[in-house]
Amino acid sequence: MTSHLQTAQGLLVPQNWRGYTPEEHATWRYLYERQSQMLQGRACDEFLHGLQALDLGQTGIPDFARLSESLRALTGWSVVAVPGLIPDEAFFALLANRQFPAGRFIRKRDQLDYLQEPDVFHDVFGHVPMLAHPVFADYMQAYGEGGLRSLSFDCLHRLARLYWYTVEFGLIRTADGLRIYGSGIVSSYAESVHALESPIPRREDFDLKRVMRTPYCIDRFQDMYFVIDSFDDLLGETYQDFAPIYRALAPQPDLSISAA
Ligand code: HBI
Ligand code: FE
Repeated sequence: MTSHLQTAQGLLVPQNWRGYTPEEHATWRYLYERQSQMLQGRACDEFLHGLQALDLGQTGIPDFARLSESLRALTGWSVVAVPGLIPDEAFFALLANRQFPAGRFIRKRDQLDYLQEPDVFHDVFGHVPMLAHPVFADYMQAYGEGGLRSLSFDCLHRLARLYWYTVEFGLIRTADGLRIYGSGIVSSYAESVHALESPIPRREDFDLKRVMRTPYCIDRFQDMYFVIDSFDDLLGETYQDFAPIYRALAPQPDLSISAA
């Protein structure tokens, strides 16, 4: 085991599933109902399929141990609990090891639509369905491995942008039109509508170098989304060594994220 992975395992906490209150489970069910209905025809088929296949909790907040059993059988991933944001090295090491770190707390009733830190609804409803898809599952691992390889470069902001514009806020082109796969979008009612239907944001073809040159904003709807053609393409891009890309990008300025 690498030392980063050892450090990461030391940060894990028990989910303490039995400790959730009936009200917390009710919050999950409310959010689950609202999002899963709204996402029909908006989220990509891969996401909706994962949501079905994992039986993600009409009954309440999923028990990570049971959820991990189902997920492990599909793609070899598991879900582990963390106390909040963890350091980048630990985050990368867990992803490279096919362990997805999830927050265990759930948002309060008065902050259903916006929070600063990822809670269990964002982390599990938002991220875990895509981990049931074999190609996306490999992409997340490849991202973690790319992250570990990048630790010696001063380029974490570039890697964070890749994560942001794909895993968190990615769109995909399908025969039926644009669809959502990004977790930051699928776990937000208002941003799901904004991302697909608003005339305000720009929707550009995914280009790894462009993505790595594009800053992002964490406290409002995105003005820019990147659209992939397929998960195979995205995975292919991430298997390459980023070192030459970092070198090529070093002298280039960041791009603007102002809306159309
Ligand atoms: N920790 N728990 C948690 N969740 C994240 O999404 C996360 C993190 N630590 C670092 C991190 N994300 C990002 O900085 C990476 O995308 C680079
Ligand atoms: Fe997230």
